[in-house]
Amino acid sequence: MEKNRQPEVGRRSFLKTTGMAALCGPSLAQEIASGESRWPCVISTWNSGLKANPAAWAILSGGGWALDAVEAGVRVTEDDPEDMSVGYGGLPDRDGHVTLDACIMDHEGNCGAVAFLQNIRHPITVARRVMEKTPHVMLVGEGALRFALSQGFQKENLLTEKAREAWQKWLQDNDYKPQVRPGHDTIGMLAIDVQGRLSGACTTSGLGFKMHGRVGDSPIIGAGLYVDNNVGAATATGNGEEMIRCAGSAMIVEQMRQGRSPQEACEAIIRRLYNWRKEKLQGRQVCFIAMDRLGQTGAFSLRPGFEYTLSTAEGGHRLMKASYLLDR
Ligand code: SD4
Repeated sequence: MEKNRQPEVGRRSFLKTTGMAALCGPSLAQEIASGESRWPCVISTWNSGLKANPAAWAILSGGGWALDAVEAGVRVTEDDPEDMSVGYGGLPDRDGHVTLDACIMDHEGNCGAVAFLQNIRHPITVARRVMEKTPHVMLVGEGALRFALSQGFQKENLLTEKAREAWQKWLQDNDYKPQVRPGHDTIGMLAIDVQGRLSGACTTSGLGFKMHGRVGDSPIIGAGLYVDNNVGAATATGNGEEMIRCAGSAMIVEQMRQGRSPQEACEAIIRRLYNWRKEKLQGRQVCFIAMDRLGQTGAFSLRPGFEYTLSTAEGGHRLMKASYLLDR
Protein backbone atom coordinates (compact mmCIF):
# COMPACT_ATOMS: atom_id res chain seq x y z
CA MET A 1 0.00 0.00 0.00
CA GLU A 2 1.36 3.37 -0.94
CA LYS A 3 0.49 6.55 0.91
CA ASN A 4 1.40 10.13 0.05
CA ARG A 5 0.24 12.96 2.25
CA GLN A 6 -1.32 15.91 0.53
CA PRO A 7 -1.90 19.48 1.63
CA GLU A 8 -5.16 20.18 3.39
CA VAL A 9 -7.88 21.95 1.47
CA GLY A 10 -9.93 24.56 3.32
CA ARG A 11 -13.35 23.13 2.46
CA ARG A 12 -15.17 24.57 5.43
CA SER A 13 -13.69 28.02 4.96
CA PHE A 14 -14.50 27.76 1.24
CA LEU A 15 -18.13 26.98 2.07
CA LYS A 16 -18.26 29.86 4.53
CA THR A 17 -16.74 32.45 2.25
CA THR A 18 -18.80 31.46 -0.81
CA GLY A 19 -22.05 30.95 1.08
CA MET A 20 -22.16 27.60 -0.68
CA ALA A 21 -24.12 25.89 2.12
CA ALA A 22 -26.94 28.37 1.56
CA LEU A 23 -27.06 27.42 -2.13
CA CYS A 24 -27.45 23.70 -1.46
CA GLY A 25 -30.71 21.98 -0.61
CA PRO A 26 -31.39 21.91 3.15
CA SER A 27 -30.38 18.28 3.62
CA LEU A 28 -27.13 18.65 1.69
CA ALA A 29 -26.32 21.81 3.65
CA GLN A 30 -27.00 19.88 6.87
CA GLU A 31 -24.85 16.99 5.77
CA ILE A 32 -22.04 19.36 4.92
CA ALA A 33 -22.38 21.16 8.24
CA SER A 34 -22.42 17.86 10.14
CA GLY A 35 -19.07 16.99 8.59
CA GLU A 36 -20.31 14.00 6.56
CA SER A 37 -19.12 15.44 3.27
CA ARG A 38 -15.67 14.66 1.97
CA TRP A 39 -14.85 17.33 -0.62
CA PRO A 40 -12.64 17.16 -2.56
CA CYS A 41 -12.15 13.47 -3.23
CA VAL A 42 -10.91 11.33 -6.14
CA ILE A 43 -11.40 7.63 -6.76
CA SER A 44 -10.08 5.69 -9.74
CA THR A 45 -9.83 2.09 -10.89
CA TRP A 46 -6.71 -0.03 -10.36
CA ASN A 47 -3.29 1.04 -9.15
CA SER A 48 -2.82 3.34 -12.16
CA GLY A 49 -4.57 5.83 -9.90
CA LEU A 50 -1.39 6.08 -7.82
CA LYS A 51 0.11 7.97 -10.77
CA ALA A 52 -3.10 9.51 -12.10
CA ASN A 53 -4.86 10.73 -8.93
CA PRO A 54 -2.07 13.18 -7.95
CA ALA A 55 -2.59 15.05 -11.24
CA ALA A 56 -6.31 15.31 -10.47
CA TRP A 57 -5.58 16.26 -6.87
CA ALA A 58 -3.30 19.10 -7.93
CA ILE A 59 -6.31 20.72 -9.60
CA LEU A 60 -8.82 19.98 -6.85
CA SER A 61 -6.56 21.16 -4.04
CA GLY A 62 -6.18 24.50 -5.83
CA GLY A 63 -9.98 24.89 -5.82
CA GLY A 64 -10.29 23.76 -9.46
CA TRP A 65 -13.11 22.07 -11.31
CA ALA A 66 -13.67 18.31 -11.03
CA LEU A 67 -14.00 18.06 -14.82
CA ASP A 68 -10.49 19.48 -15.31
CA ALA A 69 -9.26 17.15 -12.57
CA VAL A 70 -10.55 13.91 -14.09
CA GLU A 71 -9.31 14.85 -17.55
CA ALA A 72 -5.83 15.70 -16.24
CA GLY A 73 -5.80 12.56 -14.12
CA VAL A 74 -6.60 10.01 -16.80
CA ARG A 75 -4.31 11.72 -19.32
CA VAL A 76 -1.43 10.51 -17.12
CA THR A 77 -2.53 6.92 -17.71
CA GLU A 78 -3.08 7.52 -21.44
CA ASP A 79 0.57 8.62 -21.61
CA ASP A 80 1.89 5.66 -19.62
CA PRO A 81 3.33 2.87 -21.84
CA GLU A 82 3.30 0.52 -18.84
CA ASP A 83 -0.50 0.53 -18.72
CA MET A 84 -1.38 -1.90 -21.49
CA SER A 85 -5.11 -1.22 -21.41
CA VAL A 86 -5.10 2.54 -21.99
CA GLY A 87 -3.83 4.99 -24.64
CA TYR A 88 -0.17 4.84 -25.67
CA GLY A 89 1.12 1.31 -25.07
CA GLY A 90 -2.37 -0.24 -25.01
CA LEU A 91 -2.72 -3.77 -26.40
CA PRO A 92 -3.92 -3.81 -30.01
CA ASP A 93 -6.88 -5.63 -31.47
CA ARG A 94 -6.30 -9.03 -33.09
CA ASP A 95 -5.23 -7.31 -36.33
CA GLY A 96 -2.56 -5.23 -34.58
CA HIS A 97 -4.41 -1.89 -34.40
CA VAL A 98 -4.61 0.12 -31.16
CA THR A 99 -8.20 1.41 -31.03
CA LEU A 100 -9.31 3.65 -28.18
CA ASP A 101 -12.59 4.40 -26.38
CA ALA A 102 -13.22 7.22 -23.88
CA CYS A 103 -15.93 9.36 -22.35
CA ILE A 104 -16.28 12.24 -19.92
CA MET A 105 -19.25 13.73 -18.03
CA ASP A 106 -19.71 16.77 -15.78
CA HIS A 107 -22.03 17.87 -12.97
CA GLU A 108 -24.56 19.40 -15.36
CA GLY A 109 -25.08 16.29 -17.47
CA ASN A 110 -22.80 17.49 -20.25
CA CYS A 111 -20.96 14.56 -21.79
CA GLY A 112 -18.78 13.59 -24.71
CA ALA A 113 -17.34 10.35 -26.05
CA VAL A 114 -15.16 8.84 -28.75
CA ALA A 115 -15.03 5.20 -29.76
CA PHE A 116 -12.84 3.13 -32.09
CA LEU A 117 -10.45 6.07 -32.38
CA GLN A 118 -6.96 5.32 -33.72
CA ASN A 119 -3.60 7.10 -33.63
CA ILE A 120 -4.57 9.80 -31.14
CA ARG A 121 -2.84 9.63 -27.77
CA HIS A 122 -5.44 11.43 -25.64
CA PRO A 123 -8.94 10.21 -26.50
CA ILE A 124 -10.27 11.71 -23.24
CA THR A 125 -9.43 15.21 -24.45
CA VAL A 126 -11.05 14.49 -27.82
CA ALA A 127 -14.14 13.29 -25.90
CA ARG A 128 -14.18 16.56 -23.98
CA ARG A 129 -13.95 18.50 -27.25
CA VAL A 130 -16.89 16.50 -28.63
CA MET A 131 -18.80 17.60 -25.52
CA GLU A 132 -17.77 21.24 -25.75
CA LYS A 133 -17.43 21.91 -29.47
CA THR A 134 -20.11 19.81 -31.16
CA PRO A 135 -23.86 19.36 -30.76
CA HIS A 136 -23.26 15.59 -30.36
CA VAL A 137 -22.29 13.21 -27.57
CA MET A 138 -20.29 10.55 -29.43
CA LEU A 139 -18.06 10.34 -32.51
CA VAL A 140 -16.57 7.06 -33.70
CA GLY A 141 -13.81 5.74 -35.94
CA GLU A 142 -12.86 7.77 -38.99
CA GLY A 143 -15.23 10.59 -38.04
CA ALA A 144 -13.72 10.85 -34.55
CA LEU A 145 -10.23 10.90 -36.05
CA ARG A 146 -11.17 13.59 -38.57
CA PHE A 147 -12.66 15.69 -35.78
CA ALA A 148 -9.54 15.24 -33.63
CA LEU A 149 -7.26 16.34 -36.48
CA SER A 150 -9.48 19.37 -37.11
CA GLN A 151 -8.97 20.27 -33.44
CA GLY A 152 -5.19 20.20 -33.81
CA PHE A 153 -4.44 16.73 -32.41
CA GLN A 154 -1.49 14.96 -34.05
CA LYS A 155 -1.56 11.43 -35.44
CA GLU A 156 0.97 9.09 -33.87
CA ASN A 157 1.81 5.42 -33.64
CA LEU A 158 0.51 4.15 -30.29
CA LEU A 159 1.71 0.54 -30.66
CA THR A 160 4.79 0.13 -28.46
CA GLU A 161 7.31 -2.65 -28.99
CA LYS A 162 6.12 -4.36 -25.79
CA ALA A 163 2.49 -4.36 -26.96
CA ARG A 164 3.50 -5.55 -30.46
CA GLU A 165 5.44 -8.46 -28.96
CA ALA A 166 2.47 -9.39 -26.75
CA TRP A 167 0.22 -9.36 -29.83
CA GLN A 168 2.62 -11.54 -31.84
CA LYS A 169 2.82 -14.03 -29.00
CA TRP A 170 -0.96 -14.06 -28.78
CA LEU A 171 -1.19 -14.72 -32.54
CA GLN A 172 1.17 -17.69 -32.15
CA ASP A 173 -0.66 -19.16 -29.16
CA ASN A 174 -4.25 -18.58 -30.26
CA ASP A 175 -6.46 -19.37 -33.13
CA TYR A 176 -7.33 -15.74 -33.99
CA LYS A 177 -10.29 -16.17 -31.64
CA PRO A 178 -11.19 -12.79 -30.04
CA GLN A 179 -10.28 -13.13 -26.41
CA VAL A 180 -11.99 -12.34 -23.12
CA ARG A 181 -8.72 -11.49 -21.41
CA PRO A 182 -8.79 -11.75 -17.61
CA GLY A 183 -6.29 -8.87 -17.06
CA HIS A 184 -7.77 -5.36 -16.98
CA ASP A 185 -6.29 -1.90 -16.42
CA THR A 186 -8.79 0.58 -17.82
CA ILE A 187 -8.92 3.81 -15.89
CA GLY A 188 -12.25 5.17 -14.75
CA MET A 189 -11.98 8.20 -12.45
CA LEU A 190 -14.58 10.07 -10.39
CA ALA A 191 -13.94 13.35 -8.59
CA ILE A 192 -15.81 15.88 -6.51
CA ASP A 193 -14.40 19.37 -6.07
CA VAL A 194 -14.59 21.84 -3.18
CA GLN A 195 -17.82 23.23 -4.63
CA GLY A 196 -19.42 19.78 -4.61
CA ARG A 197 -19.33 19.39 -8.39
CA LEU A 198 -18.97 15.75 -9.51
CA SER A 199 -17.33 14.67 -12.77
CA GLY A 200 -16.10 11.42 -14.27
CA ALA A 201 -13.83 10.15 -17.04
CA CYS A 202 -13.17 6.71 -18.45
CA THR A 203 -10.56 5.76 -21.06
CA THR A 204 -9.30 2.46 -22.48
CA SER A 205 -7.79 0.57 -25.38
CA GLY A 206 -10.47 -2.03 -24.61
CA LEU A 207 -10.01 -5.76 -24.38
CA GLY A 208 -6.65 -6.87 -25.75
CA PHE A 209 -6.88 -8.77 -29.09
CA LYS A 210 -10.55 -7.92 -29.55
CA MET A 211 -12.16 -7.97 -33.01
CA HIS A 212 -11.41 -4.95 -35.17
CA GLY A 213 -14.20 -2.42 -34.63
CA ARG A 214 -15.28 -3.79 -31.23
CA VAL A 215 -16.38 -1.09 -28.79
CA GLY A 216 -16.76 -1.79 -25.08
CA ASP A 217 -18.55 -0.03 -22.25
CA SER A 218 -15.93 2.62 -21.54
CA PRO A 219 -17.16 5.27 -24.03
CA ILE A 220 -20.84 4.56 -23.39
CA ILE A 221 -22.57 6.98 -21.07
CA GLY A 222 -24.62 4.90 -18.64
CA ALA A 223 -22.51 1.75 -19.08
CA GLY A 224 -18.88 2.73 -18.46
CA LEU A 225 -19.62 6.04 -16.72
CA TYR A 226 -22.51 8.02 -15.32
CA VAL A 227 -22.73 11.23 -13.31
CA ASP A 228 -25.80 12.83 -11.75
CA ASN A 229 -24.88 15.63 -9.40
CA ASN A 230 -28.10 15.24 -7.42
CA VAL A 231 -27.10 11.72 -6.47
CA GLY A 232 -23.63 10.51 -7.37
CA ALA A 233 -21.46 8.91 -10.04
CA ALA A 234 -20.14 5.50 -11.06
CA THR A 235 -17.61 4.05 -13.48
CA ALA A 236 -16.60 0.56 -14.54
CA THR A 237 -13.78 -1.73 -15.61
CA GLY A 238 -13.79 -5.36 -16.70
CA ASN A 239 -15.61 -7.13 -19.53
CA GLY A 240 -17.44 -4.28 -21.19
CA GLU A 241 -20.07 -6.45 -22.82
CA GLU A 242 -21.46 -7.16 -19.33
CA MET A 243 -21.46 -3.52 -18.25
CA ILE A 244 -23.30 -2.56 -21.43
CA ARG A 245 -25.83 -5.33 -20.91
CA CYS A 246 -26.74 -4.16 -17.40
CA ALA A 247 -26.30 -0.40 -18.06
CA GLY A 248 -24.12 -0.73 -14.98
CA SER A 249 -22.99 2.79 -14.14
CA ALA A 250 -26.41 4.37 -14.62
CA MET A 251 -28.02 1.59 -12.58
CA ILE A 252 -25.62 2.17 -9.71
CA VAL A 253 -26.53 5.86 -9.68
CA GLU A 254 -30.21 4.85 -9.63
CA GLN A 255 -29.54 2.59 -6.65
CA MET A 256 -27.97 5.55 -4.84
CA ARG A 257 -31.02 7.65 -5.74
CA GLN A 258 -33.13 5.03 -3.92
CA GLY A 259 -31.06 5.67 -0.80
CA ARG A 260 -28.31 3.06 -1.07
CA SER A 261 -24.75 4.00 -0.18
CA PRO A 262 -22.13 3.89 -3.00
CA GLN A 263 -20.90 0.54 -1.62
CA GLU A 264 -24.38 -0.97 -1.38
CA ALA A 265 -25.23 0.31 -4.87
CA CYS A 266 -22.16 -1.32 -6.47
CA GLU A 267 -22.94 -4.60 -4.69
CA ALA A 268 -26.61 -4.53 -5.68
CA ILE A 269 -25.86 -4.21 -9.40
CA ILE A 270 -23.17 -6.90 -9.46
CA ARG A 271 -25.49 -9.28 -7.56
CA ARG A 272 -28.30 -8.50 -9.98
CA LEU A 273 -26.05 -9.19 -12.98
CA TYR A 274 -24.81 -12.43 -11.42
CA ASN A 275 -28.31 -13.68 -10.59
CA TRP A 276 -29.34 -12.89 -14.15
CA ARG A 277 -26.34 -14.27 -16.07
CA LYS A 278 -24.56 -16.75 -13.74
CA GLU A 279 -22.67 -19.31 -15.83
CA LYS A 280 -22.46 -16.93 -18.78
CA LEU A 281 -20.11 -14.84 -16.63
CA GLN A 282 -17.50 -17.65 -16.59
CA GLY A 283 -14.01 -16.15 -16.81
CA ARG A 284 -15.36 -12.61 -16.87
CA GLN A 285 -14.63 -9.80 -14.47
CA VAL A 286 -16.98 -6.91 -13.66
CA CYS A 287 -15.85 -4.07 -11.37
CA PHE A 288 -17.41 -0.78 -10.33
CA ILE A 289 -16.46 2.22 -8.23
CA ALA A 290 -18.96 4.86 -7.11
CA MET A 291 -19.07 8.19 -5.31
CA ASP A 292 -22.05 10.05 -3.89
CA ARG A 293 -22.57 13.81 -3.76
CA LEU A 294 -20.92 13.97 -0.36
CA GLY A 295 -17.76 12.31 -1.66
CA GLN A 296 -18.42 9.01 0.09
CA THR A 297 -17.20 6.10 -2.03
CA GLY A 298 -17.71 2.41 -2.72
CA ALA A 299 -16.16 -0.34 -4.85
CA PHE A 300 -17.11 -3.93 -5.63
CA SER A 301 -16.24 -6.61 -8.17
CA LEU A 302 -17.58 -9.92 -9.32
CA ARG A 303 -14.27 -11.73 -8.69
CA PRO A 304 -11.21 -11.14 -6.51
CA GLY A 305 -8.33 -8.96 -7.64
CA PHE A 306 -9.92 -5.58 -8.19
CA GLU A 307 -8.02 -2.63 -6.68
CA TYR A 308 -8.76 1.05 -6.74
CA THR A 309 -7.03 4.26 -5.67
CA LEU A 310 -8.69 6.66 -3.27
CA SER A 311 -7.44 10.21 -2.66
CA THR A 312 -8.70 12.36 0.20
CA ALA A 313 -7.31 15.29 2.18
CA GLU A 314 -7.10 13.11 5.30
CA GLY A 315 -5.73 9.93 3.78
CA GLY A 316 -3.54 10.99 0.86
CA HIS A 317 -3.44 8.58 -2.12
CA ARG A 318 -4.23 5.03 -1.02
CA LEU A 319 -4.40 1.79 -2.96
CA MET A 320 -7.38 -0.21 -1.71
CA LYS A 321 -8.61 -3.76 -2.32
CA ALA A 322 -12.27 -4.03 -3.32
CA SER A 323 -14.58 -6.64 -1.85
CA TYR A 324 -16.09 -9.16 -4.29
CA LEU A 325 -18.94 -11.58 -4.81
CA LEU A 326 -17.34 -14.85 -5.97
CA ASP A 327 -14.26 -16.61 -4.62
CA ARG A 328 -12.56 -16.84 -7.99
C1 SD4 B 1 -13.75 -2.83 -22.25
N1 SD4 B 1 -14.15 -2.31 -19.94
O1 SD4 B 1 -13.39 -2.35 -23.30
C2 SD4 B 1 -13.15 -2.30 -20.97
C3 SD4 B 1 -11.98 -3.15 -20.66
C4 SD4 B 1 -11.33 -2.89 -19.36
O2 SD4 B 1 -9.38 -2.83 -18.21
O3 SD4 B 1 -11.91 -2.47 -18.40
N2 SD4 B 1 -10.07 -3.15 -19.31
O4 SD4 B 1 -14.55 -3.77 -22.17
